[in-house]
Amino acid sequence: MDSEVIFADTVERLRAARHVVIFTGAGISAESGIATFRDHLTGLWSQYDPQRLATPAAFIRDPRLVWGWYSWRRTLVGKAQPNDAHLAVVTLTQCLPHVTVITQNVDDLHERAGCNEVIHLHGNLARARCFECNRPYLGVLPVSAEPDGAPQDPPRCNHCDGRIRPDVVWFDEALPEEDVMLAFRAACDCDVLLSIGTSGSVYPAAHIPELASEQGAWLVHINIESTGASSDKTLVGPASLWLPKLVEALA
Ligand code: BV8
Ligand code: ZN
Repeated sequence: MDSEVIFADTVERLRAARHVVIFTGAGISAESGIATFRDHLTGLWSQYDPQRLATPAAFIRDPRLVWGWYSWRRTLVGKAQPNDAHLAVVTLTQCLPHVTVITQNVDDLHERAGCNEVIHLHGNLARARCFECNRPYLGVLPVSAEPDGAPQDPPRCNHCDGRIRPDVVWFDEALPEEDVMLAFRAACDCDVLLSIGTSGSVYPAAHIPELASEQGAWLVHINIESTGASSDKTLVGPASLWLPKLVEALA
C-alpha cells in the first residue's frame, strides 16, 4: 500500500480510536541530533559497539569507559531540543481520548516536549543509581568535559561506596516489571499503535507492536525505511514529517 493510502486510512482509524499507543525508538530523537542506537558511533566511541558498552560486564570491566560514554550521551541530550515529532506526540495526547506513550529511549525529550506520562522501558539517562546497593544517586550528574567525551570516574554511593551507574536497562538486564506490564496491557487493549523510529530489533520491547497487531489493532510504522514484517504498513519518511501531518489531518 502506498504511503498516501496508509496515511488516509490511519487518520480515519485514529479518529475512531478509543485507545492509541504511541511506541517510540531512537529514530524519533534522531532529528534532535541524538545518534540512533544503530548509527555508527563517532569520535572516541567509533571503535566501540553500543551493544558491547551497554552491559553490566562492560561496566565491571571498565567503569571509567562506560560511565564516560553515558556522561557524554547525557551531555548531548542536555544540549538537544525536542523536535517537531516529539511536539506532535504531545498534541496527539491532547486531542485523542486515550493515548499511552511508551518509549525505548533513555533521553527525556518526550517529557521536555510536554508529555506528562511516558513509560520508559529502558530507563532514563537523567537518573543514576548505585551498582552495588541500587540506591538512587541524588548527587549532581557530571557532564563531559571533552567535546567527544572521555573515560570518567563514576561517582561513589554515599551509603556503601559502590560505583554509581546510569539508571538504564543494559543488555541482559531485566526491564522494569511494572513498566513492561503497563506497556503490554496497553498494546493488548489499543485500537491503533503508531511504531515510530524503531528498528524493532531489541526484545522484549519489540514484542509491543507485534502484540497490538496480533489482537487486531491498526499497526503503522513511521520510519525513514520500510520496517517490520513484510505485511506491515509503513509511512516511509522522517517522524518530524508524518506526525505533524497526522496532527493537521485530525484538527
Ligand atoms: C532482557 C538502554 C532478560 C541502554 C537499551 C536473541 C534474540 C532476541 C532477543 C535476544 C537475543 N539475544 C539476547 C536477546 C535479548 C536482548 C536483545 O533483544 N538483543 C537484541 C539486540 C538481539 N534484550 C535484552 O537483553 C533485554 N533484556 O532480555 O533481559 C532477562 C530477564 C530476567 C532477568 C535477567 C535478564 C534488555 C534490552 C534493553 C537494552 N538497552 N537501551 C542504552 O541506551 O545505552 S536498548 C537500545 O536499543 C536503546 O534503548 C534503543 O532505543 C533500543 C532499540 O533500538 P531502536 O530504538 O529501535 O533504535 P535503532 O537505532 O535500532 O533504530 C532506529 C530506527 O529509527 C531505525 O529503524 C531508523 O531507520 C529509524 N530512523 C532514523 N531516523 C529516523 C527514523 N525513523 C523516523 N524518523 C527519523 N528521522
Ligand atoms: Zn550503594
